[in-house]
Amino acid sequence: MFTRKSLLAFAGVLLVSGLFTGCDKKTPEASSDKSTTTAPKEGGTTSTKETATAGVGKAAEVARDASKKIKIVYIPKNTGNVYFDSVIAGFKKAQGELNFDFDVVAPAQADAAAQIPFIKQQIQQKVDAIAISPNSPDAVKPALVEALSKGIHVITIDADLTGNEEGREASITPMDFSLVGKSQIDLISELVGGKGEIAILSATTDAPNQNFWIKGMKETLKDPKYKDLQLVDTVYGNDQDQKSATEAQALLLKHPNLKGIIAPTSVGIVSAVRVVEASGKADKIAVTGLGMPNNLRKYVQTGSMKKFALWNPADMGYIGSYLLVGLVNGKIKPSVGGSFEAGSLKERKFGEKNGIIAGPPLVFDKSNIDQYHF
Ligand code: RAM
Repeated sequence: MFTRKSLLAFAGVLLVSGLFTGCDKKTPEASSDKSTTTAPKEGGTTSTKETATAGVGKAAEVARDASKKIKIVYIPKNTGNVYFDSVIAGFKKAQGELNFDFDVVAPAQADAAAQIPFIKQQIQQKVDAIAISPNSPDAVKPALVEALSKGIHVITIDADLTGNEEGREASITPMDFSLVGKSQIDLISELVGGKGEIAILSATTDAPNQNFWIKGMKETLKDPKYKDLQLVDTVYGNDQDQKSATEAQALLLKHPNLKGIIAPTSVGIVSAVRVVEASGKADKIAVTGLGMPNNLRKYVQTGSMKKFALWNPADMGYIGSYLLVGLVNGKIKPSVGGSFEAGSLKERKFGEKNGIIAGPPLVFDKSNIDQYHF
């Protein structure tokens, strides 16, 4: 059986060669949702023989050191997005192991400033720690700085406060963001045979993660290798299904020669493939991007979606829990090159700007999608 480290190394090798990987059958087991690790028994011992559980016991001791129950609040970009429900499931899995209080609050829509009142409310309630998936790196920073100044620990999950990193102590992102743009272009290039018009259907105009990835896609397209691919449009569905579908329909009308759509958002990708399939153009227009296997399984089965990518969002919530409990207890001090134990997901390192990578990156297609259930 592969270890998680060897899987990550394997993923890394394929990434460097230009693609996400996801074909390894063992990979889903490495994710927190599918982990066989059980919660530590009373007294802090772990109940399985696997070495992977050693970290659970260690971090659980960290939690028990606290004189009061730690209160962690997670603020996703918005409510009603199954992607963030998966992150929440990761928090809850860790909650069963670490015994902290946990709450989720979020705006209905992923608008740049919509999370600010929720942050302020948590400051007033004097929670111990906030994990946030920021809608905008600029808009939420002042409120997060205020939280930090009041002794509340703050991390970002899924997207970072790009350029405003002083608003958080550490960040957990799913993969090395500098590789996402190229991986997405490689996917679409493969699907359209290396040439033709392509468009991007993104989330919100402020989204720090999508914007970083789109920048990477544009950089990648400058490589002469992709000279026959033309990016003709970038549109925004705001991580809302209806708006994303409307934008996808508009793309089809505006660009009759369109060959491919990249939707690097778990919401937009579903809307886009639905629109393309319903228009009867699934054999002419390839849709790919980042999406949840459960949402896209049926389109992979009909053949309207050949390939797409993601990671297991739950891993970020799980790792975030271990990090926040350690920060609150003072047992984890973020520093570049330092590390901590994240339960069954084992040792995690602080990289540049105290960024932590959850990983592993995955690619889904007909051959492997049935192994993934998130
Ligand atoms: C959407 C959100 C999220 C992003 C995924 C891929 O759910 O925009 O931030 O990471 O898509």
